Amino acid sequence: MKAVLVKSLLLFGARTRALSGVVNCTIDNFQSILDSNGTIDQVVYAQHYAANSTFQNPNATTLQFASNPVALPATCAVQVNVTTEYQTHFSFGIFLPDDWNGRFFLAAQEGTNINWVDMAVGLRYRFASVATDTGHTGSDMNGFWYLNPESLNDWGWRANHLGTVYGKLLTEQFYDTSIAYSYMAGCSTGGRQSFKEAQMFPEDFDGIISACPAYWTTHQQFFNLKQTTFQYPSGSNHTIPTELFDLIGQEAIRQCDPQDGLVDGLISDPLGCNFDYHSLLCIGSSNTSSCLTGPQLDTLHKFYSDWKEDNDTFIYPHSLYGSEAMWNQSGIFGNGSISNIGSQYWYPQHILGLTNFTFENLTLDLIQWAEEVDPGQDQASDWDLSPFYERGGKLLHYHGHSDAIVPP
Ligand SMILES: [Ca+2]
Repeated sequence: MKAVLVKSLLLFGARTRALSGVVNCTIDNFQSILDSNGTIDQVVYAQHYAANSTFQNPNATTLQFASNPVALPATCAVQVNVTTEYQTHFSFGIFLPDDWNGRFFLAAQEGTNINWVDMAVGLRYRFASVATDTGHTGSDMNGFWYLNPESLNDWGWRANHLGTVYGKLLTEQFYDTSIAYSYMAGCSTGGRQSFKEAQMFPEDFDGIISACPAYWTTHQQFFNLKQTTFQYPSGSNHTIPTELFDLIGQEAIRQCDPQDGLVDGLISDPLGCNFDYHSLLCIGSSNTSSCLTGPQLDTLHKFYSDWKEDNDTFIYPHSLYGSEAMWNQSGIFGNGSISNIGSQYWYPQHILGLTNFTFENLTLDLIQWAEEVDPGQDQASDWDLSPFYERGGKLLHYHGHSDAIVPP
């Protein structure tokens, strides 16, 4: 009898929320919530979507990479512009589903703008779902957002934290119900953001998924730069033509697949693979479009070796056997051209403020200095997770072996 009563109340509650979702999904309603809580934030968008709608990104006319998730559950969609006490600004979006599961979800931003697409993933599970733009629109690598030092803090940690605080406020006020559990998920730079939340704001989330996290920011960015230099100068005798990357990938599979104990087309233990470079060596008059010369094999050995500097100081782990399909993406090993190398100057030139930096300036001292400075406290490397653990937090962390940009 009690169970039936509880079920009836839940059904009644869901129906009430669905009605409020349509009626209260207005700029005025959300603005009044923020105003009455003492913020100077501005609600710039509020629109109710019926079931199976396609989201219309309110920023789509100005933002590159804007995407519109389709076939949404019925939801209220809101965007808020936040002014921080440091005179910086960021925006966050929030989906508030008609049929709410009582939980809150933050989709980490993954490099450009408010991540409405991953917010929609949470929405489809009936979460109230939020994402921020981390304080600037467009790629981290472009624009002039970094000129304000406090914008670096928004990017490094503050926008996600405040987006969580304000997102929870709007959620609980909108439904007039406390949030039962809160979660966050993200990959790559979003994985870093997820680690950062667990480390810096352990009370924000009950559960966090940190996927392929680019968490060691200073070493990460210099590693991506270092990767582009192995092939320099372009067209030299040690430069591996990018057309041969497929051949190398096939040889990695041929040699490493069986060494993990199961021939299944997968390299399941890349660190355990004993790779014989000589099988790729050109012999006599071999056609060099299907083999590598000695100097090119030396370059390949650098691709597959940890980056160490003076006195064997470890800087970053290497890309693994099985990662070859990613090697020709912009800014990775590439062809050794100055333009490919220059694509990785954004971090030293913009974020670290070394305006005239070129790859010839890359030294151990510089890396160590960057780690001390860590602009925006972006690096997520405070590994005492006991506060998160002790408040009952759960953290899932996974990484792909084939990730050549952020090797695990
Ligand atoms: Ca295998």
